Amino acid sequence: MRSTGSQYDVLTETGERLVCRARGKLRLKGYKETNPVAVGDWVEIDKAALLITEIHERKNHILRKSVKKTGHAHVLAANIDQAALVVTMVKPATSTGFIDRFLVTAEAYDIPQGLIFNKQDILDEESRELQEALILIYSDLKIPCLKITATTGNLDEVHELLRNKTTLIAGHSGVGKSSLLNRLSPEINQPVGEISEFHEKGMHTTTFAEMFRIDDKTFVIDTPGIKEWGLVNITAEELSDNFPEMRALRSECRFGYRCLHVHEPQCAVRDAVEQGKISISRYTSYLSMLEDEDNRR
Ligand SMILES: Nc1nc2c(ncn2[C@@H]2O[C@H](COP(=O)(O)OP(=O)(O)O)[C@@H](O)[C@H]2O)c(=O)[nH]1
Ligand SMILES: [Mg+2]
Ligand SMILES: [Zn+2]
Repeated sequence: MRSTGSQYDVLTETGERLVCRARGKLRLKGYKETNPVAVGDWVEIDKAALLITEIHERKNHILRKSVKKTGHAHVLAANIDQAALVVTMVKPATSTGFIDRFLVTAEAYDIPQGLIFNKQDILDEESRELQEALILIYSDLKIPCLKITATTGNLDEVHELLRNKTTLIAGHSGVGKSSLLNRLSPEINQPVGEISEFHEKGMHTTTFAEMFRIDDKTFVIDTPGIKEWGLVNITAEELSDNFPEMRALRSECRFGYRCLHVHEPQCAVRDAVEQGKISISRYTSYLSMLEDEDNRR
């Protein structure tokens, strides 16, 4: 459920919460990450010794850069069924570039995505129009888009989205992640408001992911203060495969799998953008991510 460096909170099948350490050489085969056990892992424990003795194979996992060692990776969370991004149009404004980066990263990990548009209570007309335009784009991509007011509104749709799944919740600081989690279960009691997060940053506190139980089969993973939540190396050629609407057209490009959909002749993706079948905002995000990839190389 939670890791504090050398100790791990383990929730047992009978609902007990135990603080355990990891057995000396515990490491899942094929992993070289700095932390052996991650939030979301299924583990075997020696209850008397309060030791984690074995980690089960992971269905999937998300990496982030290690805070301690540069160039190393850290498993942020494992065994995730879906990832939901909390988005706000105002206070703070979430950019389409940020949304698309989140979606592309989840797509690269093969994790289904959802968008939760929060702070419906303070939208003015202009930001509501922008929000509806975004919801059109993302609903078209079969991504569930929920509209909520985390502090006071009805959260039935959120419960429905989360039911019987383990969901990683991400979003800019201040969008209302903690406010939302607190209302999903009386067991969750997270600090709300920017001040505590500013404080954390000032103290250089390392923040880890933490998993919370909503019911026996429903879990959420909060990722406080984590900006680069997924670490993936996607090559320029692979990037558009993580934009489902572009992936669907790739075989129609004259240069097929070599087409970057930028300057190439007879490009089905660029044609689709011109015809309004692919949104300009998604294509713009694509170009911007492609440029970053170029700079990285
Ligand atoms: N008006 C309004 N404020 C909200 C809503 N959800 C959260 N907030 C406020 O936004 C601020 C940041 O919320 P918090 O839950 O700490 O965001 P986090 O950083 O994503 O965990 C707090 O002052 C909350 O009271 C909402 O739906 N409407
Ligand atoms: Mg928070
Ligand atoms: Zn193309």
